[in-house]
Amino acid sequence: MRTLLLPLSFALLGSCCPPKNAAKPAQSALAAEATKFVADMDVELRRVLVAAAEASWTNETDITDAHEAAAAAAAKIQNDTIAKLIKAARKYEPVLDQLDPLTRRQLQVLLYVTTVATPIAPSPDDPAKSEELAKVAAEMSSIYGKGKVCDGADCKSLDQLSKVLQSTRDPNAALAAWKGWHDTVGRQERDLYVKYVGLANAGAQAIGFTDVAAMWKSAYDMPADAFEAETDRLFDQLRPLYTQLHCYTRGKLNGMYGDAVVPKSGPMPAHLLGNMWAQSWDWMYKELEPYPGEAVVDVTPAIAAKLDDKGMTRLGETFYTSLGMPPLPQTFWERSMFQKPPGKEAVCHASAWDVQFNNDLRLKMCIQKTQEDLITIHHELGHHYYFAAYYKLPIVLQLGANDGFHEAIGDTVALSMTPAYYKQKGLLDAVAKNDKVTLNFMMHKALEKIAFLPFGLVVDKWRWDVFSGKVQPAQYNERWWELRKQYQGIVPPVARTAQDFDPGAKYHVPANVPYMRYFLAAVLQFQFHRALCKKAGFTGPLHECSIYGNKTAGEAYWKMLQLGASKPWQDALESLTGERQMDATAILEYFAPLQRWLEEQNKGQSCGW
Ligand code: X8Z
Ligand code: ZN
Repeated sequence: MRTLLLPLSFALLGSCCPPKNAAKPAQSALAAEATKFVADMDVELRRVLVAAAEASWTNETDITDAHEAAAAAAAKIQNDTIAKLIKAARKYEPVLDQLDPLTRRQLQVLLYVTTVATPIAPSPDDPAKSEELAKVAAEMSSIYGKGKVCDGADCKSLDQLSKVLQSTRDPNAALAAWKGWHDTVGRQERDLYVKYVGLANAGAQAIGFTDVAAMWKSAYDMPADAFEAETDRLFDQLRPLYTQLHCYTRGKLNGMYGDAVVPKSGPMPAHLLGNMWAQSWDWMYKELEPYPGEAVVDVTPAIAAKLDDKGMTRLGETFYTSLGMPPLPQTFWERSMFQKPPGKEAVCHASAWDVQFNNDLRLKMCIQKTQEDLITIHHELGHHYYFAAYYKLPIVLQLGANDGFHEAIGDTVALSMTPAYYKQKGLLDAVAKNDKVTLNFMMHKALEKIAFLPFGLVVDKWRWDVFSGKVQPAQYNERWWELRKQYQGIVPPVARTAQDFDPGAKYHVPANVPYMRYFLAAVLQFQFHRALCKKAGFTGPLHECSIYGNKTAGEAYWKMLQLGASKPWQDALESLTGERQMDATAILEYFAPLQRWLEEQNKGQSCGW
């Protein structure tokens, strides 16, 4: 098995050190060939990426056997092309330093970064395997999109089951919704996923990586091991705050449900946190509100009364244009899917697209009139505005500085949706300012953001173990729960067996979207927010800052977005924040008052599990 010469590649990939001899060596014949290769690649790659995106858009907005087969066929061509180009490009690694910076960066991104861009999985050498890889991937995604839990003729979609978890406080009803989804869709994905792992690894090996985990971890302008260590370092900074939130939440749930359902110590069961994956707990806000009735921070009722799906999306667009960014193209409004088309199957999990890689922006979502979905719309628009800022770059550089940046752009904007902002928009009547209101507001945010941190980490910790072969299929589910218990302090509400495949019940696993990006984004968005607030001249506490309407902040943000993947992410981060490292101190600063309050509330309890 081949492994990569990472030290050489990363010395070139990073931007830490000036070249030893400053004079540029003369271009060899090989370097001239590389330059031509990159120009040709741009044309070929554009063609296959657009075709694959068109076909998956068609399938995901109208799942049929024919659309699924067409999506698989286009994905196969895309994956074959990526694998072919990467294999051919390896030859130019020795002359990277002779190339002009933009050409060099395109090769580096092709070799190391493109494969975390979804839904790209480089093809194995054997054409039969590459066909199967694309088919299995398309099938897993369709199964998830079509997933339903039926009791006789009464069938419920994921959105309907999620509503049960959000609103019921009857543990048996919650258990039925949780178990229904996991037992049905998770299990349906299991055998396909086992197949997928072998095929995707064969593809990663064909382009010189040991496995998919090594390939994914190599996409961060640093060696794979260093990246993994970086994620652990960041989580270690945040663990104490998560542990306090867990402890407080467990205490409240114990009060609601009693020792038999939620014990006073140890981990919490996964079905009582208002979310199918217990990844964010904001639907439990009412039960966990520090000072009940002190101030309204939930704008769901106002949204339901005043806005529809397009109105919610317009509100999001207005935020971005208030920063000086352009309006969304007219085609966005014509081509997007805002609701599941009646009578059709679709993948409702929200996503943002530039189907033709030329500002052909589209949103695919089944919008509900809730605060959660208003924030998701701003999240998706962050992807759209990234696309809009960089679509003129060579195709291979039309990516985020790293994938965590892409996920952080819209979330950063959503951090500026403060109570004062909502009041300005007519979604809150009054904004009071005192310590109790601050704590209520922060608790609401923490249930969304802090609860998420360990989940953001474990999904790919699990996949890294799976793809590297550290864990075998018989232990897939056991390992999933081992990690969820270790990092999240969450356990399954009923016993699970090796026949269950609970990771398959989470969209990103069957859809093969890497997940560490969301953990990185959770850290980066507070770092971005801190930097933007500073640029806007804001000097108060971070949670009160809104950059709404601030063109200076907007301009700095847009500048970073325009870089796409043309520079290592450390350079992009520096351009906005002056910092070259991902850093969790901004989140800790934001939530400091809540952390102190939680420590006070949890006094005398033995926190942790
Ligand atoms: O998948 C998403 C977005 C699309 S990129 C809706 N998110 C993760 C999830 O839902 O699990 C955003 C938060 C984390
Ligand atoms: Zn996203």
